[in-house]
Amino acid sequence: PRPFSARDLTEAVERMVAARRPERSRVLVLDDDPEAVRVLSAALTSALVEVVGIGDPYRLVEALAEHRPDLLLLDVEMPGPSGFDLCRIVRSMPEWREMPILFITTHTGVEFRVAAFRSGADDYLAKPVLREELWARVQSRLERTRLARERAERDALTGLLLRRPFLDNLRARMADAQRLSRPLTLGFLDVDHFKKVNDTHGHLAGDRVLMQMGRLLATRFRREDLRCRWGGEEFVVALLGATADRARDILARTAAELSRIEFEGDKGQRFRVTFSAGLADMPRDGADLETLLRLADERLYRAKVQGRNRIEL
Ligand code: GH3
Ligand code: MG
Ligand code: MG
Ligand code: MG
Ligand code: MG
Repeated sequence: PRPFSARDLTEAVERMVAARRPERSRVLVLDDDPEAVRVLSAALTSALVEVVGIGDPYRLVEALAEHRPDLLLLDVEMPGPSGFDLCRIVRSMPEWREMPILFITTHTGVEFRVAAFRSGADDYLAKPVLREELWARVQSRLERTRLARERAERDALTGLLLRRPFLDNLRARMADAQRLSRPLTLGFLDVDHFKKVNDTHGHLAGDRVLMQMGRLLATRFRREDLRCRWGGEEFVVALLGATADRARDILARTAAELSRIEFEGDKGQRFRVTFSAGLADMPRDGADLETLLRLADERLYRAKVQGRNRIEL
């Protein structure tokens, strides 16, 4: 058999990085009864869920800041502040207004239920908690939170990442690339004469161009590459494992594909669009994010000056 090479190892690590699962969700449990904390933790802890348990109600605010949970399981009957009081306090903090809060309680009468929802809780579970029910309720809340968060990271028109989440993601991918000595190309794309598209064919036709750009960028390249609507008719992509040379070929194919698409204007006119792009890569241009963005932007400007519908690197 072929000896196991450094290259094999690098590739294995790369596959692991690419397949990296979304972060585990974190559930914070507050119950003054340590046995309850233990049972709840055991029922929820899994590959996808991590549980942090605390017993002191006065530590709740501090624990939120420290552990940044995705969901809170809250006991109602505790010495000191009640679960209701705590729930109201948590809801008064802007940062935690949307986190799911579930009460765990021995009381489930109508007065309790009304008080629970009035204090800002999303749901409650009766003690003793049924394992399957706890699991199901928590999972469905976590899934909804995850989807809402994902949506908040994306631009509504194109479905591409917004600038902030894109940059957060990019920083992590650049660190991976550097660790693995792999290239990474950053590309600044800008639709040519887009103001004229809007003026001539209408704003809605302009929007359709942007949506098409979003579709093209989302479906071309590798799945793990990053695409961002930077703003207006500007997009930034990060091609992992590609030098600028290679990225130019890939983007040239995308440009050719776009140029074949016929758009329809507001009076039925047919028209086509092109884009210009500027590329910067690591390691050639360094490994600093701000530098790569600046160089890609400068090269985009050069592509514009030199007549548009071209890619500069
Ligand atoms: P250049 O080739 O130099 O890039 O020229 P340009 O006309 O594309 O560039 P300019 O920056 O002058 O115009 C960009 C236009 O994009 C102006 C703005 O109204 C339009 N725009 C920005 N966001 C949207 C949007 O969401 N929808 C539509 N339809 N237009 C948008
Ligand atoms: Mg209690
Ligand atoms: Mg522009
Ligand atoms: Mg411009
Ligand atoms: Mg433009």
